[in-house]
Amino acid sequence: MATSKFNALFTVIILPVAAVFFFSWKQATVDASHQVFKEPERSKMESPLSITNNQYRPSYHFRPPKNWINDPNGPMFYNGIYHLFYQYNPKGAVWGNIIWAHALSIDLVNWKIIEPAIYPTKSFDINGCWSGSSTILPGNKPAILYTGIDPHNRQVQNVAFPTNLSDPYLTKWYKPDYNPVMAPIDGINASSFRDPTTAWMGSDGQWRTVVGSKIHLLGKAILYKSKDFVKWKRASHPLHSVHNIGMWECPDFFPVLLKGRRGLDTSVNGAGVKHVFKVSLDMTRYEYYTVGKYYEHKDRYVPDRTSVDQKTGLRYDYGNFYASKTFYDGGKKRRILCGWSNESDSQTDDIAKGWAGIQTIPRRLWLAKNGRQVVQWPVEEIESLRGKRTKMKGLKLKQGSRLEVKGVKASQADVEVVFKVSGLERAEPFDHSWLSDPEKLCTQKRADVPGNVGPFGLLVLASNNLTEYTAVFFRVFKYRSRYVTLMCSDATRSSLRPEVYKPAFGGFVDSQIQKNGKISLRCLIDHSVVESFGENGRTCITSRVYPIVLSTKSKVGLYAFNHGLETVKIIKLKAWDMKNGNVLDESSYV
Ligand SMILES: *[C@@H]1O[C@H](CO)[C@@H](O)[C@H](O)[C@H]1NC(C)=O
Ligand SMILES: *[C@@H]1O[C@H](CO)[C@@H](O)[C@H](O)[C@H]1NC(C)=O
Ligand SMILES: *[C@@H]1O[C@H](CO)[C@@H](O)[C@H](O)[C@H]1NC(C)=O
Ligand SMILES: *[C@H]1O[C@@H](CO)[C@H](O)[C@@H](O)[C@@H]1NC(C)=O
Repeated sequence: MATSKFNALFTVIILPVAAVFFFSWKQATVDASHQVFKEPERSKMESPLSITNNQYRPSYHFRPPKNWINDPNGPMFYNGIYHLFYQYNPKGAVWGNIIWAHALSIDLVNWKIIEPAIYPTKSFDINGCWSGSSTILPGNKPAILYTGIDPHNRQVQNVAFPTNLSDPYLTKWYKPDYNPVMAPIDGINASSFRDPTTAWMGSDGQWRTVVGSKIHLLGKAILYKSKDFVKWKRASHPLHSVHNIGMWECPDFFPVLLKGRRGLDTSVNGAGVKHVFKVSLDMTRYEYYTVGKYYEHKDRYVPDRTSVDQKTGLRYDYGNFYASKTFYDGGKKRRILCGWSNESDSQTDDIAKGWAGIQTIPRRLWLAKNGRQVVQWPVEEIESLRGKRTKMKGLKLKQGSRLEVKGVKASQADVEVVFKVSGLERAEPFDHSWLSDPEKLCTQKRADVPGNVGPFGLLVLASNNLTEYTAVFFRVFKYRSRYVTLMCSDATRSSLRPEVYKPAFGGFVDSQIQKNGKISLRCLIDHSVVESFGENGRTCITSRVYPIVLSTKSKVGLYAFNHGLETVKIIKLKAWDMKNGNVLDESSYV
């Protein structure tokens, strides 16, 4: 990889030069039939504020310059450049007219959007270019597998390749005429057949990929194999399937090392390796994963007995996070997770804002030491945006106390805090039935409901008079001789605007609190985004919030709080102002 490529890209990223490209996809899509969005009736209740002045627009998360985005597609690291494709509606801030937009980065922080990579041109994708993945083939040749919507609105799988491998940006992609390479035949539901994964190669030299599907309520990961990436043959049974769960969207299947944080290329298998299988469940609009073993010779994935393979199972993120996808970054030898976070405001608001949807901060992902779950942490590159820092340590939070974190721009910050609790033995008893629904528990036991050990944590995006705040906090319960730690990201008080979606998200944390009383929390706050990492990334929750205070001149507050009987100590707290991450649009499409 030539440094000149880096420099060239970097120059384009840091210089606000709007190079104007002309390209012709627009004509090509004009006649296609799409799911066209109809302008909804204006809501009768007008918002008490103007939402067009971008107060909710994130400044360091990947966000579209305008219009709707959803799933990350085919992320990859290729010859020194990160490529992020994503589902995009070039015509508005609501879902529809879906194509693959294309952004480039050398640091996962600053992005340059170039022209769209894949858009309807052929019969096999004339009604839409939906999600898919990239695979790097032998000879360092990238390939994309994606779902096309054909003239009969059937979902089919297609392949696409870069037109010019010497172009460092891989700007143009072609779709061979032999597409589709996988069709919904032999009992596959043509309306439930989509989102092919990154392919992996087995020891027999054959490529494999899975496509998400369902029959009635049976969720399925249909397995295909190919010697040449051109002719794909369906295996006799799915890689994995689960009853009573419905459509599996955006499956992801990849190896992780039993020990250490190093990532693995998707084709690696063998001793010291486990596999992670993730699906996005259309039924709940949340994602679930299991850790297990991949038996290549049997073409089967079997989750470990410690992994719950149902809607009560593990999630990467217990909040607004969906359609995620990982990729292997061969540069830094790590596996990176990208995910979409949708808006929680109304469609009317989205139209007024002119944009909808963001990508969460890319997260490094590895298997926890206990082998039962994954751990996620924002990529280290994001720390390059940290500016002015404020620090606190050794402070005590008595019951009902609140401590302001001063000297930081609270609407755009990165906060890391370690708490220490005492008096664990006085934790409230835990009812076993609560295990299946942490979100419900967070709804009942909110930040303002006093407890014994907790609730304690952070109040973010708070108004001066505390009529608005988002509470990210922990609460510890006692169950027999053990402790159960609940983490909540409670948006119920996040905004005085009645029309926005304000759930109290929650997940349990496999914490070390029993050993030393300590628990950590990191929050990435970015206007309408609150992305939180409990216990060093063991439990993650993303909330989207729309406080009115962001549209006023008054100060936005950040506080540490404790509403539990037992005193909580802040071992250390660091908070940084965050600079903007650039998303430059050089695609010039309308
Ligand atoms: C391929 O890309 C290289 C590098 O950008 C460029 O110099 C060359 O002209 C391109 N070839 C074609 C056929 O477009
Ligand atoms: C096929 O998928 C569509 C779309 O989800 C669904 O409405 C239909 O019931 C499915 N048919 C079967 C047999 O599962
Ligand atoms: C509290 O502050 C918000 C905005 O910061 C304002 O809209 C609201 O009217 C205030 N409420 C009270 C009771 O002062
Ligand atoms: C995001 O928006 C909220 C509020 O409208 C919905 O309840 C969620 O289902 C939706 N999430 C996804 C993944 O679409």
